[in-house]
Amino acid sequence: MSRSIVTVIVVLAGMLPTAGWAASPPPVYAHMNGGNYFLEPVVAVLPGQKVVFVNQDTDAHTVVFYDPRTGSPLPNKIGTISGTKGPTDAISTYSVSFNHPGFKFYYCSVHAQLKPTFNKLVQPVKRAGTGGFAGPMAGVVVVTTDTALLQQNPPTTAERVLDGFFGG
Ligand SMILES: [Cu+2]
Repeated sequence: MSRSIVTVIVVLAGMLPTAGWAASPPPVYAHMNGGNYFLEPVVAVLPGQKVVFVNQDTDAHTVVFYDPRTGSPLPNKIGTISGTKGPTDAISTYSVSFNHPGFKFYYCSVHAQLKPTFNKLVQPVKRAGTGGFAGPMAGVVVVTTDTALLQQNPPTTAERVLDGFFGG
């Protein structure tokens, strides 16, 4: 390979954004079903990159982002996702993105609730009387430009709808 071609390749590679996408990055998907949990409770995204919550359950869920220092919901970061009847029906989703790096905590207010721990700090717990998975229906979105963190997303976060994940 000639030196000029190598130079062009090196220059072009340097122009790619941190995560390697020339245009806007694809969404990161987080899924839920009748088991009442988020299958990928920790995902990382770039600032501005969408997280799409996909409801493959027949029942509704919510996604409420909150400040863990106070329990207050984040303005304009609350989604209600109606149920999806099945694989052949329209799939209900909620999309969200954040402009600045940080940890963005959320829970489903139907199946979990926030409880105080120390001072005004809160953590989600499973809502009494609800069924499904033993842990609270909650998660965190890590907004970052760190390539190592972005590469740790589970493979299912690249798929909009998961075959065989309906029901629960
Ligand atoms: Cu829920």
